[in-house]
Amino acid sequence: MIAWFFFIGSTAKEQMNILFISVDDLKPKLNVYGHDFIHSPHMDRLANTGILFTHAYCQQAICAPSRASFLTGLRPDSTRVYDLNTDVRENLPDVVTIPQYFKERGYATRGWGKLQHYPGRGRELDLRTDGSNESYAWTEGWNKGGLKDYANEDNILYTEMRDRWAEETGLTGLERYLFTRGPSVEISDVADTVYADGHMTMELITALKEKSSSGEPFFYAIGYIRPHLPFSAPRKYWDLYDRNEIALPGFREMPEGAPNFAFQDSWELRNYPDIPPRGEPIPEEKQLELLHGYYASVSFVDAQIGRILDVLDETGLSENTAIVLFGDHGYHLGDHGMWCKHTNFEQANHSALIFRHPQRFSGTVVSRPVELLDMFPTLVDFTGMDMPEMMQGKSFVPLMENPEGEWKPFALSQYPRYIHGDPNGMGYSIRTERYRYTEWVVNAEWDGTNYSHPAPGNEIVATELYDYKLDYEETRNFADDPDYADVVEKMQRLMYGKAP
Ligand SMILES: [Ca+2]
Repeated sequence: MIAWFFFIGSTAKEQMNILFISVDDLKPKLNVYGHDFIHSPHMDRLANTGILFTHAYCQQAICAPSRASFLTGLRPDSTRVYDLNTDVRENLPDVVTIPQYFKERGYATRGWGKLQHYPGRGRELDLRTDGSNESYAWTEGWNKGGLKDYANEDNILYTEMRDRWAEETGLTGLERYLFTRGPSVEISDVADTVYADGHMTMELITALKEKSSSGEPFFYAIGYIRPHLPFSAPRKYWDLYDRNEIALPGFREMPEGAPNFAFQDSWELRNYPDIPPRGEPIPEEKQLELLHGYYASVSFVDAQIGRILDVLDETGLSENTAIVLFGDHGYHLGDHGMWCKHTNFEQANHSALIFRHPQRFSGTVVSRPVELLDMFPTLVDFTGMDMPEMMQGKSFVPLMENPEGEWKPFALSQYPRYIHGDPNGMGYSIRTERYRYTEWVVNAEWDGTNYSHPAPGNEIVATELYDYKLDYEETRNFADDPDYADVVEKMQRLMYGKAP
């Protein structure tokens, strides 16, 4: 690491730029991850010239807690952000976020779109709330891109009508957001730039061209809104797929032997008026339409990323710009009969993650379990600057240098649940290269850095074990299977920090 610092410091004409690309709800269902039917040529290109992480996991499978975690490099038990309404600065007023870190070191910083979660539209992690309007993070501002989810006139009229009602009834924040949902999908005949994702890309490209001649180091961040619901995309991206060739997941049941509270009833999807209410099945035809819409949305975002990569090449910025592209968590696409995220299962936590260093590691594939909170220390390591004191993640650089070398044994995710009358129930889930072991506890104790279980008062109410080598679809919980007793014991030792 020291040697690399001097290498950069002595040969690079300028400090390394960083382009930070967040793609909302993007799971690793891309062509480069082996899903041949997905049209993702540009993200594939980025991965093939960069580092592809095949086992990257979020720290909590929902937007705001995941974002609060990776933007600060801290676990949810340290940020204490477990829901969509808590601002991390309520709990940690002086916490440093990734863009803030680079701003404080002389970078020009600018953001577009969904970076920190903003359902309340008033809670803005990186804008001061004391009235001074001085940004914590952005020297050149943050265009949040708005939440314009529809381009078709009837959908716009419908959502505007709902929004007027919401205003009259005094709904705010997340409630208002959910109340004003239109259809879950939209096929439109508009240019990409009519949607926020296309428009923001155009602005980012203009800014990159300007920066290419200034020589000033920059940290630019763009947060794509798709493939989050609603699956709105121009028709040409829908036309990349033949719905007759799209199949539902093979296994759409709960795993045998898993506790009921491990599941959710697709509540997020249920807010869209074309989806049956909670408790009712979603017709298979509708599920196929949703799959089609998710894939079209992925390809829509992929096309935007292609435009950015082209401009980086044309301007020469590729030679001195590191890129990270990731999904803020995984996604249930009908597997286990579930949609969206909000669980400790594999599909909700498994994220897409691609890095590209401008000079090194081209074509590297890393299959070790890594965590999204490792992104912050990795970007710091790339630039050779001082590592912040409070980092709970680890830089990927040693792993990129030697994908088989020493590394942490698991990725940790967690999800809160109301369990047996305890509103503070928590499921902790560790993923090794082969297994996932989950403990559901009440009265959970956590020391903020290492899982300190068993802590006084902690009570385990259920455990789960999945074996992805033999059962990738999680059809069965093996935690109580005598044949897996040794595995459970080993996973517990790992989780409690008692064995490597
Ligand atoms: Ca998300």
